[in-house]
Amino acid sequence: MEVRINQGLIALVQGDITDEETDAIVNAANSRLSGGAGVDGAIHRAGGPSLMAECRKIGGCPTGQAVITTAGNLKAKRVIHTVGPVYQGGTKGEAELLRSAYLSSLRLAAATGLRSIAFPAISTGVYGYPLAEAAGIALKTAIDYLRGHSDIDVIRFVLYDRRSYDAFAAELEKLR
Ligand code: AR6
Repeated sequence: MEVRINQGLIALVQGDITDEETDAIVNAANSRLSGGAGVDGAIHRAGGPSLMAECRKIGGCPTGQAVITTAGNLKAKRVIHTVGPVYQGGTKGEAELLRSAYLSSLRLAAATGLRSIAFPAISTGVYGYPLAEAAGIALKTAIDYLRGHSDIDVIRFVLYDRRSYDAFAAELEKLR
């Protein structure tokens, strides 16, 4: 599914983000940048050890912010590591932190001259964020960004399973 916003494009695909050829792919990391399960594990495995060496040098990343490394063996040019919130019922500022994780990643990509970016469904795995809510926040942040900026051409959401794809597609229908 694709939606055009001004000069930009939002695309939803089902797949593995480590196969993406966008300028940047985004990792759903933890605040120590120490690697882990889920998409974080997959990106470090596919990228190779240089990613972890750079993450160690950077040292960490607060929740809602983003840092950038090279992409090792991946097809993307760079990896942006962002940290989504752990869902704790929705009353601990999770929505704003999740929005901030997406927005910080988009800003960092643009500031680095990267014009296409692929996101996973941040916080919806190990961190337990309810899928429909998280999808709404992700897509609204992307749409608002493309409405206000022309420095990113393509924002892809790479959803690993059908359930995530369907949740994002339903939210995008509502927001378009
Ligand atoms: N490509 C795209 N999406 C994927 C892939 C992949 N290769 N693998 C998993 N997903 P999660 P979080 C999906 O748990 O909730 C790590 O241990 C997955 O199905 O990876 O932000 C970190 O170190 C789900 O839909 O990230 C942190 O400690 C989505 O990616 C913690 O998990 C996010 O699930 C971060 O948790």
